[in-house]
Amino acid sequence: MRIDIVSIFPEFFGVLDISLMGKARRQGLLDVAVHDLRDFTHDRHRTVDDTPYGGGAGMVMRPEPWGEALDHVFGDAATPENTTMIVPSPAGTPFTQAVARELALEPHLVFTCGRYEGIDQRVVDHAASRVTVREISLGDYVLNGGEVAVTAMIEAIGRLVPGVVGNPASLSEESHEDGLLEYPSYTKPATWRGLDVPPVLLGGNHGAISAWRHEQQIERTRRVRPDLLD
Ligand code: 6GU
Repeated sequence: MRIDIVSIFPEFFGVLDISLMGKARRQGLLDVAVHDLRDFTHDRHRTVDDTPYGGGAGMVMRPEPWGEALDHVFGDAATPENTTMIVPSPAGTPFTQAVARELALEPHLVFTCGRYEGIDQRVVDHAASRVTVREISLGDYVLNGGEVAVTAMIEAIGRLVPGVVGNPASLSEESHEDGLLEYPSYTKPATWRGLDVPPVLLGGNHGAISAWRHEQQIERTRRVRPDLLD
């Protein structure tokens, strides 16, 4: 999978060199390129923002550098079928495991990290005439810019790309894959600070273990996230 990120803070994405994402990149499973939006400006101050038409607080990102940056990352061959642009925004549709699964099937994702009050809307409208555009939110709270949100999305999507997670079974048994939260996990020792591992897990009865884990998933989901059971 090819991933392009456009941001005024390219150094932010150093975290993608670490751990599972770093390994996937070195193995060639994820081809990630980070682009500095300011490289697509032409004035001495490398200006990327300006005051909003109509007034109001904050600054809006100007369309020209974004247009040039997206021309560069889309190339000549981009179509709505082969390229998806993701615009991180608290005004977007919710990012879920189902969305991550859909995006993990795409050959080329482009992430546009806005700062200030956002990007001139024409950038998004123009891009939508060339590629598939999705405005996506991480949740109902506000971040200063798209960088943290994009890092989270790339980790959630990247680990679903075949080969990135070594043991595919660990993907099917985790929270949200079956609409429920995960069951609690235990390892050795069997007793620690007076607390015992649930005896069913020590018995080797795989039917009983599966039933107990499913019960735990339902109990935990009812207690913590009853909205998921509706
Ligand atoms: Cl995707 N971006 C920003 N800036 N804030 C957010 C968000 C995204 N999701 C939740 N808050």
